[in-house]
Amino acid sequence: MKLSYSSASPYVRKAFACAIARGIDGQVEKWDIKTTDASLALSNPLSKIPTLITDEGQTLFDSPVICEYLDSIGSAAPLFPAAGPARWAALRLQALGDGIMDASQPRRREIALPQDQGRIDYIELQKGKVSRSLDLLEKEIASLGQLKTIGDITVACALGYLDFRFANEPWRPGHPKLAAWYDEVVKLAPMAKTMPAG
Ligand SMILES: N[C@@H](CCC(=O)N[C@@H](CS)C(=O)NCC(=O)O)C(=O)O
Repeated sequence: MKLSYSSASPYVRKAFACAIARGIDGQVEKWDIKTTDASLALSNPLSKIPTLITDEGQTLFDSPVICEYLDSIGSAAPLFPAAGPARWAALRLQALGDGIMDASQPRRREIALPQDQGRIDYIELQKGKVSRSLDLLEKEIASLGQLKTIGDITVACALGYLDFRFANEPWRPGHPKLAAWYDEVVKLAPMAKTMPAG
């Protein structure tokens, strides 16, 4: 299978981290393609990464779908728990992690633009989403484990992205338990082997 690669994208990192956690990263070919390449739009009309092409030629997007597909391959313990409260807890954490990325990643495009009031308000709105999500994660720290579920992996990738792109807006102050959790899980293979660059 082929998975679009970018060392800077937190969503791509999440997908590769899942493949590593599942022990199937050797089956995943890195597909070097940019979101602006016309050929990406032929596979994914949204022209976003990650996009995955399976060995059967099926094209899958976005990261929650790709990660669930990766979870259907191989024999390691599942990252998506079976139906029941544990599954909802993992999916909820995934949504929180994805939401932090969704509120942060598009801001990269805003940085270069003139800071009129509308843009300043928009950035404050996005910062509020991240800040409230971090507060919730700090409060619910007991729900985070050692990258055993899609929720753990997504939250770790989201925090890694904040470190990578928004180091000037440090998230650790006020979130000591979350910081301690992250500093441990970032050493595990799915995170350590996918450190962002660029
Ligand atoms: N919800 C998507 C978000 C993916 C996404 O926004 N990826 C960014 C790269 S980090 C992208 O492709 N941006 C290009 C665009 O939005 O046109 C997922 O979870 O995969």
